[in-house]
Amino acid sequence: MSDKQDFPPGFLWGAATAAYQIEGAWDEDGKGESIWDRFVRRPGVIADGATGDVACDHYHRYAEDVDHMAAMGLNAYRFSIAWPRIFPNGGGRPNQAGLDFYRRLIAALHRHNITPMATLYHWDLPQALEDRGGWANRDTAMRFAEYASFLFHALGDDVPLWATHNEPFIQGFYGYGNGENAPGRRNPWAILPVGHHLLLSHGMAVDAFRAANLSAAQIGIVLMIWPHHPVSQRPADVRAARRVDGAMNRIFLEPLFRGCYPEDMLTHFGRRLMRPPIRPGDMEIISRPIDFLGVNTYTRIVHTADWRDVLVGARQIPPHGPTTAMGWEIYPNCIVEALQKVAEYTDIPLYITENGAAFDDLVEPDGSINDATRIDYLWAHIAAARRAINAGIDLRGYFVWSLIDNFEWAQGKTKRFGLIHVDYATQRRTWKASARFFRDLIAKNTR
Ligand code: IFM
Repeated sequence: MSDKQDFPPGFLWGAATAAYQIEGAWDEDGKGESIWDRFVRRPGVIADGATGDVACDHYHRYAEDVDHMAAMGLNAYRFSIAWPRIFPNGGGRPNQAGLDFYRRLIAALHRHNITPMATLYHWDLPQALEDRGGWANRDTAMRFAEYASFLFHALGDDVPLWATHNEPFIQGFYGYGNGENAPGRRNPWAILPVGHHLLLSHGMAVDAFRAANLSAAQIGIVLMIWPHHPVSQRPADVRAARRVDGAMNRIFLEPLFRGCYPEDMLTHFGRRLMRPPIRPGDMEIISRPIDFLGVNTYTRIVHTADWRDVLVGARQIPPHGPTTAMGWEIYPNCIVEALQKVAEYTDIPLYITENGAAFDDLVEPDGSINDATRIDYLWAHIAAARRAINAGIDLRGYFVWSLIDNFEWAQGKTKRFGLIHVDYATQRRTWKASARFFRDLIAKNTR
């Protein structure tokens, strides 16, 4: 394969981040407490005891970070807005200083011709709303729609691409089901209600977006879509992989694009007395037409049937081949398979809104970081994106996760996904070899 891959004109080459993972300034300028601010203070929940209190100090260093994006030739940047910066208590009076931060960031991006893609929710719920039941409470969906509506009016077309949620599966399952993420609740019966309220809040935000009547902006949602494979063709293994695909992928795709939950999932979870709390009209709201879908994909997962897992009756088989530092198999075709799965549901424009890898980067004595494994990973996955386009998928952009090393949730600062290395003691940014690789690839493929 040549290093010139000929992506379509206007293709977006970006990098992605999320507010809690990079901003720091956790209690500055009127920001309210989020569920992550509270969660990280529980002993033992974060691998290295790190917090996002300072993270990459992006709140103060955003201008330098935008300069790095520009030097890399990015023409898009995906970030998230911290709800508690805008509404410290979840609703009521907006916090002007919080809004001003995003205005400054967006203005800096426009000065460099970098298209902003803003995610409204990347898991940092205002703690005040969690105290009233969080996403298990239907009322949180209304509060989200108000927050979204405020931003559509305040920032509007300055953000050409708006995404409502990032990976609702992770918020529902890890946040409320097994408690590995904030808010750290362990209640399997909350998973489907939380998922339903997240979807409902998405649909309500889409309505608010249309009501704002913006002229150029578009709205979508970002889903985690990983392929799930059976370890063998044994019917029990095939059924197990299909169940996991249902519980992680189809349970979001079907409501969004077909206005219903997958029948097999309703039956399966119904037997466990787990049901989404659907009220009349909900499914119509959830399935409002959207303009694009963001797809986050990193790997595949291989499953065998195992009913010791009471939720889906499946056990993950550890990968045989090379993995990233997250233990995720390096499987570039995940891009093609994830996009093809989505294409079974919709033909709206798609973006790979996250793809990338954590590796145990070595900083050489001269300060350089020669992350050849990350370059190989990106190269192979970008080639797969090209294959998907050749196969007829309407893919409009590719965003590396992540622009800079950052706070990787329960893994704290132990996992580094960045194109740019961050020395957390000094906040010094250093380009890894992969940043130069990405810059050169963009230069050859931008028209
Ligand atoms: O860091 C996360 C991100 O917040 C959501 N998608 C997966 C990334 C890597 O785990």
